[in-house]
Amino acid sequence: MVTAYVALGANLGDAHAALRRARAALDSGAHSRVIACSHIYKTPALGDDGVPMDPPSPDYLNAVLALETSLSAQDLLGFMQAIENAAGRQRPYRLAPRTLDLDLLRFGSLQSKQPNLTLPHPRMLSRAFVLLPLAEIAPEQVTPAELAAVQGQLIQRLGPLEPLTAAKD
Ligand code: A4P
Ligand code: MG
Repeated sequence: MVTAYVALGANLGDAHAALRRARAALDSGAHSRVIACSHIYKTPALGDDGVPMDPPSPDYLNAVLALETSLSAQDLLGFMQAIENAAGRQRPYRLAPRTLDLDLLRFGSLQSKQPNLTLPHPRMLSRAFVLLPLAEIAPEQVTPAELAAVQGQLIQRLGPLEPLTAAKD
C-alpha cells in the first residue's frame, strides 16, 4: 500500500456537494481508502503565476485528502479522472471553471516527469489552497519555509469535509 495525497477543487455548480461526493468516490473502491481529510477552504481562483485570474473566475472550494491505495500511480490518476468525468467535468480551455478537479500531489516518494503524470505535482508549492490543507492533515509533508512562501494568498478555512451519510445524502 502507498500513501497518496489528492487535492480537490471545484468552482462551478454545487462545489460543496462535489467535494463530498468525490471524497466518497475515492473511498469506494476495494483498492483505496481515505485515511485523512482536511477542512474545506474557500479561495479566489488563481492563474499559473499565482495571481487572481483575469477575467475573473468564481471562487473555489478546495480540500486535500490522504489515501491508502494498492493502485499504481497511473491507475490512481485514471481512477481520479473517471471520478472527475462522472462529476460532469468539461475542459473547454485550460484553467476553465470546473465542477471537479482532482490533482495527485504526491504518490509515496515517487518522482515522475511524464506530462500526463508529473510528481510531485509541479504547481503545488506555489498554492496556499494546496499547502494549508495538506499541512493540516500531514504537517510533515510541508516545511515552514514552504508555508511562509504562500502566506500572502487569500484563503478562508470553512467547515470539515463531511463524509456522505446514508441518512442525509
Ligand atoms: N497531469 C500531470 N500531472 C498531474 C498530476 N500530478 N495530477 C496532467 C493530476 N493531473 C496531472 O489536467 C491537465 C493534465 O494534467 C491531465 O491530462 C493530466 O494527465 P486537467 O485537470 O485536465 O486540466 P486543468 O486542471 O485545467 O489544468 P492543470 O494544468 O491541471 O491546472 P491546475 O494546475 O490543476 O490548476 N485556483 C484556486 N483557488 N483553486 C484551484 O483549485 N485550480 C486551478 C487548476 C487553477 N486555479 C485554481 C485552482
Ligand atoms: Mg487538474
